[in-house]
Amino acid sequence: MAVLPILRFPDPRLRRVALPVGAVDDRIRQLAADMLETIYTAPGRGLAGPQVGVLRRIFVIDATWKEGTPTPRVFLDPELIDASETLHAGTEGCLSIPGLPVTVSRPAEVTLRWTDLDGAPRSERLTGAEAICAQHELDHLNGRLIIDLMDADARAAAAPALAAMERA
Ligand code: GNR
Ligand code: NI
Repeated sequence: MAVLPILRFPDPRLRRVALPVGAVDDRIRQLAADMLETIYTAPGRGLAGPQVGVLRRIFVIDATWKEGTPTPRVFLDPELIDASETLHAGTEGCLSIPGLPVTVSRPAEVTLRWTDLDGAPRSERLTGAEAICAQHELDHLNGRLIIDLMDADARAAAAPALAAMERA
């Protein structure tokens, strides 16, 4: 197991569209284990491949470990099958943009299809914090960050902090 270094905005790798994982092998299983160790250390609730410089469609979440009930989950080649009409607005942080909480509105529930670490197809309706974290991570696989989802006022307020990150 290993704790992986996390890329920070404005690293261009965070803007790439990640490629499919394809066949599941021991390398991807090791990567998943390392990514989970990384979120417990960070500490965070999720992590996507591009955040650790792996431009593949893998993410891990554990939306509840901070509340004392760990539920580690690994998603390979995830696809969004359905999203609820009902939206949930909440504050999100991103390990790649530390210190910049953003209010994000997203579908409250989503159905995902993905491949598990045994290479088996899975599909499930996600709710609550898992649904929100999974969408945040799915965005990372498509090069989208929470700063892209800010409203005009939030964007204006965050502009100096983002400019400082771009200079760093
Ligand atoms: O640690 C994280 N917390 C979080 C809070 C609300 C919604 C999404 C997240 S994911 C984030 C870790 C991260 O940057 N994942 O990409
Ligand atoms: Ni993030």
